[in-house]
Amino acid sequence: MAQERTYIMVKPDGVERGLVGEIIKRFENRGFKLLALKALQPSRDLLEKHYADLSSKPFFPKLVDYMLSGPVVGMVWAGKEVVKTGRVMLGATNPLASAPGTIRGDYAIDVGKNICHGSDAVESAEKEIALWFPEGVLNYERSLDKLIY
Ligand code: 3AN
Repeated sequence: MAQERTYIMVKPDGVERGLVGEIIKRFENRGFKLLALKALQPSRDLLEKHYADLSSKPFFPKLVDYMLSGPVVGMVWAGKEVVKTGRVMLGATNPLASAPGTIRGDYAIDVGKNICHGSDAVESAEKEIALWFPEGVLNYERSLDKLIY
């Protein structure tokens, strides 16, 4: 059975602050399965496609410039309700509204530098996975899944 997938990205501030391992650890500890992982310097074109829905927002140019400021780490995680659960693990968009225990609630204070991205719906997750991993991602079974599901 195909499992739900989500696209999680550590943004430039998260990479620079050394939070990549912490974010991976949280998704691994929760029981989600890693299907793809890469560090890259995204192009303006890629970012404008990724954030196309926000292109009319006043903060859009600043958002794209910030995302261009350094490398990001993109990942694909799979598992039961991983899209919604991933968003809960990230915390609210504005870190000041994020609960302690969430990634943003534990590590961020500014909405413009909120450490990580997580897809907001199953459909957008699949679009983002195709955009960031045009080469494709893994698909494999884990014996561990017997213990989790
Ligand atoms: P999320 O990342 O939680 O899905 P979106 O999709 O509304 O939130 O916003 C995408 C990104 O745009 C956020 N992660 C944040 O970096 C930036 N952003 C959102 N709202 C603002 C804002 N009011 N001012 C500056 N940047 C913002």
